[in-house]
Amino acid sequence: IISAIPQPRTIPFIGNLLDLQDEVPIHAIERVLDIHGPIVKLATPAGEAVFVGGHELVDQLCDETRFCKVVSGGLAKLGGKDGSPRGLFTAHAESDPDWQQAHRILIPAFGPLAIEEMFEEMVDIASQLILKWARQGPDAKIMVTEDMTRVTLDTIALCAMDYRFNSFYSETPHPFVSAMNNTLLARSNASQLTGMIKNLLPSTRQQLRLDAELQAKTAADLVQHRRDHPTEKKDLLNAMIYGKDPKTGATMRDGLIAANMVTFLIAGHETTSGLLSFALALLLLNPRTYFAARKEVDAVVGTSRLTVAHLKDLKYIDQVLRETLRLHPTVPAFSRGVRPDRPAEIITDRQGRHFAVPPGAGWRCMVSKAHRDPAVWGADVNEFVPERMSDEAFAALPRNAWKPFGSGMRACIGRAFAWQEAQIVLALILQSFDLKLDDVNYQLEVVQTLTVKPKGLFVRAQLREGLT
Ligand code: MNH
Repeated sequence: IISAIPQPRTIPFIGNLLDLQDEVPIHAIERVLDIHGPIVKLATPAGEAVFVGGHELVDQLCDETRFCKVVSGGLAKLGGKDGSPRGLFTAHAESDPDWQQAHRILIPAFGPLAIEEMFEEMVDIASQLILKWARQGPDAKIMVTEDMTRVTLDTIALCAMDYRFNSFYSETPHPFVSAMNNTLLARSNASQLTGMIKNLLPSTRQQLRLDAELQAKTAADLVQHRRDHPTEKKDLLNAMIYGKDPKTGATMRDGLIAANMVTFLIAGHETTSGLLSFALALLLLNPRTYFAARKEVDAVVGTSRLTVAHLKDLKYIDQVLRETLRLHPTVPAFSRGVRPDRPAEIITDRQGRHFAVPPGAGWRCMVSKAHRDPAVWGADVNEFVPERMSDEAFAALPRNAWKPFGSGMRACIGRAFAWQEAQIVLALILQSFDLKLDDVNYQLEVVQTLTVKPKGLFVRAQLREGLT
């Protein structure tokens, strides 16, 4: 027998819209899951959606033989008009020839060797952050998320296409960045009444169109500029311009290259920026872990210059990053549905209830909830405990228990890139400064655009003894 999916009481015309109202949209869904169990259905005027928060259900939906990524809702809109080329993130299906071509050409460009070669450029940008904080001195109140966004945006632009946004040298963000943030915010607010109404206004729609055009044009100009001024640099742009698909021998067309450039700029900076901001917040809120991480950096790197060889010995930093993404996965959800060639599939919860996933549906795996499933993580599930993420413990986790980078064929292609960048930035900050929370009573709250970040996180940074 198939069970009906639990659903909070609906109201005529608006369905469960009121259940979805929260300044932080994912919190609304997490609350409903707290009340109704590991799976819920919510109806809005835009249609019905199913949310899954129990690890056992997420695990089954991650089975690649039965299920795959489904692009729907905000993600589908983010990909632009139908018919225009789509980047890897928003491509509809693995069967899409554009996705396959870009995937095959880009996999080696994001591979371990290629990422190692980006080490010096990553250090270049991270050093700009260190220099800024050092110059500002210990009395400056630092807005962490803003500076982390500067680092990650400048890093992806430099490593991907040899372009310098120089965010540390300007107060206002580059127009591309404002346009991108507007777009993400509009998509994220689409579940909120105020956002829905706002998104319907002609002025908003007009602005969103202009923002999309500006992003597409910036990317197209960058591709054209590279074609006019070729370089030998091994960056992602050259990989896309000159790389041949190993299967077909074909190269990527300019429109597809530009779409992927926009994808990298968006997917490649907000997420890592959030990771770094949460990591600093959690370290500072848990001084024991802060000093453990710093002790490791002192032992491995000391006062010498950070090199790529140091990174593999920064074990505790790895644990900190893993545990940060467990508690605050910066991409808090991903969608899965039955493979196109298959009939409805059944998944079963811990109580033995069976649920049918109909063909065509995209069920949202709430990673932020599954990562706090006490059945997997134990009673201290809400605590920041990097020790539970040692290499041995990490390897022994139940299948699909830690999913901040998505799943299967459509999992994050930039994982190694993000990891190396985060290791570098954290290690350099810990090596260089004594950090303090500006507000000793700071409580970690989150803000959400499409990704999540800590709210109102300010720190002060004093250069460590011997480093002035
Ligand atoms: Mn990333 C896909 C999380 C850093 C480029 N990324 C995904 C998915 C998640 C994700 C989750 C799968 C989404 C889905 O199933 O719908 N990504 C992250 C996180 C970080 C991150 C948490 C940092 C921390 N990602 C990066 C970086 C880049 C990048 C850095 C690029 C430089 N990510 C991508 C691309 C995809 C993706 C491209 C789409 C891959 C595909 O579908 O083929």
